[in-house]
Amino acid sequence: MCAERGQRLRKDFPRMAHETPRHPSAQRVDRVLRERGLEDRVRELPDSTRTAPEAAAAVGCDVRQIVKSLVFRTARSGAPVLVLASGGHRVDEQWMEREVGEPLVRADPEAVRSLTGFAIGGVPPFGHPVEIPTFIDYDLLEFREVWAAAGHPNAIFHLTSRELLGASRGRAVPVTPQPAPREEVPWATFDCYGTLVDWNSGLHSALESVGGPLAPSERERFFPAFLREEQLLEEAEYRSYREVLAEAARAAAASLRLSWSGAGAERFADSIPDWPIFPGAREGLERLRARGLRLGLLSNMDRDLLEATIERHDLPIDAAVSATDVRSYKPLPAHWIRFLKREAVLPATVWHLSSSAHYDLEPARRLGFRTGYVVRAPGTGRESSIADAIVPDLGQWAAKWVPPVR
Ligand code: 5CA
Repeated sequence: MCAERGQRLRKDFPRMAHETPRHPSAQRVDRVLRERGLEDRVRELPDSTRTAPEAAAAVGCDVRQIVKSLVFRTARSGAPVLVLASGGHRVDEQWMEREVGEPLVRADPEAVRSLTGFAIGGVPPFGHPVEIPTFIDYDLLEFREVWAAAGHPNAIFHLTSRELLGASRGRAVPVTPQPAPREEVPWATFDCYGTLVDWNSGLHSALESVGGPLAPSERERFFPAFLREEQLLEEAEYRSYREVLAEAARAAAASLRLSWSGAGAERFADSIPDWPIFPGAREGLERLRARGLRLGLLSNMDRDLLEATIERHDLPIDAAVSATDVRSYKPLPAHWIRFLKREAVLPATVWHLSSSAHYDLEPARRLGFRTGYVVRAPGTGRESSIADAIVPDLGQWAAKWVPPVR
């Protein structure tokens, strides 16, 4: 089944008359979720959700979107390990040695209960009496939304892949054997718009070309309002960036009561490849490439517009992941996971560079990338504390960048 069908999830099950789930173990999970800000996520179903295929059938999603919470022990030291595996996967216990340092063996049902507080068939991915070192299957993290057991074989809850990463504090890994890295080539991946392309200037020119000149105060208020609307739209069900851009521009103009009616917003996206790039950005990329780095773009743009931007500015790019490719938007983890799988590289060998804490630096760091804060528009103040490096100028950073020792 294709991911597109799987993404359309049924959340409109027969709703409960009372606010909390009926079953005591589902109530426990509901409380854990609320403590983490995940409200109203648990669904108790008439059908069994004991196995991943049953759970997928009951909620109408792709079986790969079901989180299997599997308890193991390390083969030699016997330490507990939790693997959050995608519904279709069988965890390769030998392969996991590469990630864990020892092969894994399945824990028995009594151990599962005492370690997690729940019986097999209902084990949730987090919220156990003692936190268990956790690994999350790459393939779960390519979906916008996933479902996991909520304490009981008939109870299940939904959360985004970003929420799963944050709440479980797990490390993202492949749980089945992967092709060996093709070559030991270091990479730098970049956010594009806002980091390489001067997004703010481009958007205002596009706006003024259809809506006429804006007063300075309108200009100042439009961009933050646009960014708020854009974020809300991207957190909802996937739609193309063209549509997000038009809708966010219209909503921002309406909320600020600008004289512009929103007419022509659907044409904004056509001008994106012509939006200016920051001075020195291309030269910086060329210097990084000359120093032996491969360069990737991980962008929330539609694929055709991203390709047109790369071509128009003649950017020296080796790989690109667009929102069209993964059908979701950063800060969800799918862009990074798709890149790691496609290029067969480990996150610790990749620098991710961006001007945004929310869209890039936080998720990239969470996934184990090294992060560089590219200083552009005034930030939120969080960027410098999240990032491993501060990059005021790409060219200078390229000159300082030290190739890894082989
Ligand atoms: N409610 C569903 C989907 S959310 C669920 O909990 N699925 S699960 O995969 O996380 O949990 C069931 C898993 O427990 C199965 O994958 C199965 O391999 C494992 N399991 C079943 N019986 C045993 C057992 N006796 N010992 C160890 N693991 C077991």
